[in-house]
Amino acid sequence: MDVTQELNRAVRLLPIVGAGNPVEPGFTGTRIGVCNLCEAICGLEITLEKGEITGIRGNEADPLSRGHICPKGVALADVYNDPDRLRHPVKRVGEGAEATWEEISWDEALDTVADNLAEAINENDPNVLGIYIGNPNAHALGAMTHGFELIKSFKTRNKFSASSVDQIPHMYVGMLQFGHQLLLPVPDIDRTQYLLVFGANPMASNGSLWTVPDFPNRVRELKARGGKMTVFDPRRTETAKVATEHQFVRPASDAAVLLAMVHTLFEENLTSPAAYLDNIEVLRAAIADFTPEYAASVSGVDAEDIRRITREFAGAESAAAYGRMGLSTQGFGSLCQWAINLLNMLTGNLDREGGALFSEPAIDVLTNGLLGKGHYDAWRSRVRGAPEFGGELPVAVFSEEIETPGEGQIKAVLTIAGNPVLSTPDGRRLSKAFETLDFMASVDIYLNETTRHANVILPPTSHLERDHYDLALLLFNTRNTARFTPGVFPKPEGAMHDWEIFREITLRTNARLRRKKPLAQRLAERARLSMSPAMIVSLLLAVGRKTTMGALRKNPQGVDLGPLRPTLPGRLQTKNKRIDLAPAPLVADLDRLRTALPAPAEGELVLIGRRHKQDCNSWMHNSERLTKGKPRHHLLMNPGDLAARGITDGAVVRVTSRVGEVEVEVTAADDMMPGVVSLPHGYGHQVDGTRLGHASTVPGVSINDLTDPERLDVSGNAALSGVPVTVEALVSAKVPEPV
Ligand SMILES: Nc1nc2c(c(=O)[nH]1)N[C@H]1C(S)=C(S)[C@@H](COP(=O)(O)OP(=O)(O)OC[C@H]3O[C@@H](n4cnc5c(=O)[nH]c(N)nc54)[C@H](O)[C@@H]3O)O[C@H]1N2
Ligand SMILES: Nc1nc2c(c(=O)[nH]1)N[C@H]1C(S)=C(S)[C@@H](COP(=O)(O)OP(=O)(O)OC[C@H]3O[C@@H](n4cnc5c(=O)[nH]c(N)nc54)[C@H](O)[C@@H]3O)O[C@H]1N2
Ligand code: SF4
Ligand SMILES: [Mo]
Repeated sequence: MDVTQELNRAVRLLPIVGAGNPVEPGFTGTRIGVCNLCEAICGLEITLEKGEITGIRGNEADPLSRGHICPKGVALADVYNDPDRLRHPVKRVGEGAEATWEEISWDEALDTVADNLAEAINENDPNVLGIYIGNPNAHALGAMTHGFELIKSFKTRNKFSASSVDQIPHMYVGMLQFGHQLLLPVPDIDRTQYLLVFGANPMASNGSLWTVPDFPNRVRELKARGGKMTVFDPRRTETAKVATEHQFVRPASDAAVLLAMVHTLFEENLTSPAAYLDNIEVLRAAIADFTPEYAASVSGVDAEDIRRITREFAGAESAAAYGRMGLSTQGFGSLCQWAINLLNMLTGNLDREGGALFSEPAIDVLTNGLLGKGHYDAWRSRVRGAPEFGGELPVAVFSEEIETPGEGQIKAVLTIAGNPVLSTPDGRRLSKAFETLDFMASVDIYLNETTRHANVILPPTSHLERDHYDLALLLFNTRNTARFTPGVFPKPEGAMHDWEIFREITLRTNARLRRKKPLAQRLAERARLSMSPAMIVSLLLAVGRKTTMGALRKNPQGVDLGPLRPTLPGRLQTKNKRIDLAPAPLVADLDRLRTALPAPAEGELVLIGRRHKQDCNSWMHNSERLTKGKPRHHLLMNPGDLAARGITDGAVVRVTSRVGEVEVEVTAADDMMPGVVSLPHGYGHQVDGTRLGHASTVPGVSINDLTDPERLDVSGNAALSGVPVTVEALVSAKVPEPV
């Protein structure tokens, strides 16, 4: 008998703990579910007939998502039913194209992982192990409650995650200004009169570091009450199209534009700073040379537009500035996020209703000790000397840490819910590096471009089979709400939940380590790992005292804890409860901006990424529901840039950067700023000419075969945007029929 399992089963029956209430086989009726594919965490209503899903709708009773759903939410049914999804552990037999996959038992899989990880660590040191933590971990309760315990237990410095191709600049600036890496303000969209958006496309992404389901209707409401939304983006995106104003901005030049806005606030006496802001004069002096005229010369935005938009922002009854991926994943990501904060702070819009506010989640992982405040440059990567952030190294150094011999070289890799071969810069090189490892294991529900290198793949239960409470994303909620969603389907016979896999890998590896941890530590670890996620959520809710598991069980649609409210200076996590407007590391980085901001050259092209509503990072490209319709993998290019190169719309082109080249169809798009081309990320499902995935999978090409691991922000985040490329025609498209 598995004591832990029995204990958890018994405790789940108590009303205080989140109970599962999975459907019985053959169930007909509806169940409340949740979609945790993206940060919007929409509430769902799932209809079943004889145990089969017949419909998935948005749950209108949900106080946060209000009935919103996107095509991916409906496609959760495809993931659940997908014959390609792994349901048993598999081991690889053979190499490369000849490899075949054999089903093995959980015991064999877990012991193989533990044997090999322990052996690598016993013979070297913990840094021999490289870990990649992929995006879906942020969306899985079990990863939050148990995955981080597993990762911590290995004590390797070679820890990487999707965060360093995503959001480290936000976290770095949050730490420097608000005192915690995840204390990040979000726009109060439901009450604001002016939303200023830089480098984000929530109409397609549904919001990020900003939990804002039903963005389309919230913007409609904003405009209906006379509010404005201005968008700065090198592509006229879906969000730009519903905005009241769109400005093209040259990729990676935003820091100059944003600082020129701050400059304008000073120059025109538009500031109204709160009493808890320090160093305003230091700031004023530091950015004195970032004039609108300078910004115009590097960004392509007119100086008078910069001044006018700044005045509109400062003069609005309430306003919120927000910048996301397009700002973070560029060479000056941290400067950009700093300047976004400055706009909110200097105009008195930080911590004001209708401005940018901090949420107050029912489980506050910032203050209950679960999540550290963050640190920077406490150590550096072995080969390049890149700084860590919050205990992680930039994933852009992953390949070189595997390739370069010497003490501390990575020889074994564990990936958890990630596909870094498609998601990180120069993925092709990482793929080659994986081939040289002594051992690799992946916790993943699919065989993909990354996991195909693993010796063993361990697939957990899928989204509709497990309990969910969002420990991470409710931190960035646009309204204070809480919701616990029990798994809709029972755990299938012979399957394991992610948290059970994490527990087993940790305990079995620990048992094999030569250098034993102290007994007390091992017992504490075992105790923590043996509580189910639902049990942990119940306890944390009790600590937070805002609601209880009992209340959440009675209200599976979620409970409303009210709109955002001012919380400063109390919620600040800085020691003195004040905000430094001019943190020294950011002021120091201004010099790099002054000298390194690329002056646009004649005929130059730079590459940016894009997201589509029906894409989900690097996976779900085998859902026919999502892949049908117009192809989405094309390169988009301004018609003038095509004409200048004699390339016809629809031609196959070769795109070349410093690190690689890809061949892909091009589509002429007026929506692209001249001089800028765009490819979506997450495609490239093709290995040595063989399509990976389902027959309907559109292979496309990977943008990360072009992005450059040498290009980093000061925070260590990869600069994926603004990569210099050339584009040339390979084959002309169909010649137009003569008239
Ligand atoms: N050029 C460029 N590169 C980018 C981006 C970009 O905009 N441009 N975006 C970046 C961003 S923001 C991110 S977050 C990363 C994302 O990149 P990754 O971290 O690689 O994440 P995904 O691409 O979502 O891959 C998710 C993997 O997890 C598996 N999976 C899905 N659900 C689960 C689950 O519940 N459990 C487990 N164990 N596995 C699961 C899927 O099968 C898939 O293999 O990509 C980054 N890369
Ligand atoms: N449908 C869908 N939704 C998703 C995802 C998905 O893959 N598909 N992924 C999820 C994840 S992991 C994340 S992190 C979020 C990301 O959420 P968002 O940041 O909203 O998503 P992106 O579409 O990457 O938006 C970035 C925008 O920045 C623009 N941009 C690029 N370079 C620059 C620049 O230098 N300056 C400026 N001003 N703009 C620039 C791009 O044109 C793009 O419109 O989306 C999440 N939601
Ligand atoms: S917006 Fe779509 S993918 Fe995101 S949580 Fe909602 S239904 Fe899921
Ligand atoms: Mo992301």
